Parts: sequence; structure tokens; C-alpha cells
Amino acid sequence: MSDSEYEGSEKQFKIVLVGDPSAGKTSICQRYASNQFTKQYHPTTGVDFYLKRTTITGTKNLALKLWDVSGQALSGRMLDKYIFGANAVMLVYDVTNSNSFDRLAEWLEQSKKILGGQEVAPSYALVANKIDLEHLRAIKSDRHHKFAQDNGLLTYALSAKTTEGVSLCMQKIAADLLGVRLSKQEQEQHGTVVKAEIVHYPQPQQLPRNPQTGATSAVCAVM
Ligand code: G3D
Ligand code: MG
Repeated sequence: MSDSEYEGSEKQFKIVLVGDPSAGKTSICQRYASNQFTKQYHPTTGVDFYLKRTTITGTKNLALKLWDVSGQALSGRMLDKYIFGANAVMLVYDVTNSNSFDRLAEWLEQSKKILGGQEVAPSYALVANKIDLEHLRAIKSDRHHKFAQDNGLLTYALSAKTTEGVSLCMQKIAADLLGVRLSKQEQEQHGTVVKAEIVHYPQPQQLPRNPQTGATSAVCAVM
């Protein structure tokens, strides 16, 4: 069997998400496959599966099978079974958690060991999740890009919470597997515009004006 299967006119790809617990792998799968985001955190045990049907360049029908691997699997015995036959591996980390980034070297090494003998080499993607938490960012983008460059990885940054970048990332990975480029229109279609929240700040109080100096003054009570 080749690296990807045809079922009718539909092409299927196996995409495996790996990375430390809490990096957001399940959230990315749920966001992409069913446009949901839950704040309830249930650690994945073993592996969960998601299926997303999509099209690329308007004509190619794709079934993306997402394998959401438990963060605990790195030290388990089943990792090779989960990763075997993958067309793409997404190395997911949480931008606010430097441990989750540091451990990707090990995830990458294990994945390469398992997939090394494959006829068609899989693609590897470095995925920075939780970019909505910019104020808590622990991994600067230059570290991200250096790791990607050193290891020949595709790179993405996204937020499963706000949806930013999720669909575009998955479509680009799929396009890469097909050996095509997304059209500008597709890039725009899958690039989410994140609406900024409107914050209503309290209006400054009308303070009494000192009739002699013209200055405003406020009374501060120290309790
Ligand atoms: P995992 O599957 O990699 O173990 P999960 O990670 O998808 O279960 O997510 C772990 C926690 O991170 C969850 O929160 C989840 O809501 C949160 N999370 C996932 N993606 C994002 C994101 O893009 N932005 C933010 N702010 N949070 C995210 P809890 O609170 O349940 O631990
Ligand atoms: Mg999970």
C-alpha cells in the first residue's frame, strides 16, 4: 500500500499530533474537526481519532485522519503503533510552557525513528499553540524558527481557543502532502480574522474645577 490511500475519488492522509500533555493537541483536533473548544481538560488516554473531510484547490477531495496521541505516550510502549504510517507529524507545543517546547526534540527523535523506514518520508510540522496568550509567551518566535530550520520542519502558529491559524495550518499541511500550494483565495478563506473584543473603559469622572486655579481635583480618602 502506498503512503496514502484512495477511497473512490477521495484521498486519505494520516496526520499524527504529538507533544507534551496540555500542549493543546485535543483542542486543535476538536477545533478543526468540529469547530468546538472546551475548557474542560480531560487528558487523552492512548489515542483519539478525528476525521475531517475537506477540499484543496477546489477539486481534490481529502479525508484527513487526525490521530490525537496522548502526551504520556512518549514513555509508553504503544507510540510506534500510533505513529506508524503517518503522512505528517504535528509537533505541538504551548507557547507559554517552555518544557513543552524543550521536549519536542525527543518527540521528533522518536517519531523519526519509527517512521524512518517509510517509503515516502512524512512531513513534520512545528506547531506553536495558545498564541492568544501572547502576554504569557515563554518561547520567542526566533527560538521556534531556529528549531524548525535546524530540523527541516514546516512551521505554524495558532490558537485552538480563538481559532486563529487552525484551519490554515491544517489545509497547508494537506496541500504540502499533495504537493500543491493553496491559492490566495483559499489562504484567505482559511485564515481566520480574529475579532478584537470591544472593551468599555469607564469614562473619566467629571471632577470639580477649582475656581481660582482652573485645575481639576479629586479627594483621596486614606482608610
Ligand atoms: P492536550 O490534548 O495536548 O493534552 P488539551 O491539551 O487540548 O487537552 O488542552 C490543555 C489545556 O489547554 C486546556 O485547558 C485547554 O482548554 C487549553 N488550551 C488548548 N488550546 C488552547 C489555546 O489555544 N489557548 C488557550 N488559552 N488555552 C488552550 P485546561 O484549563 O482544561 O487545562
Ligand atoms: Mg489530549
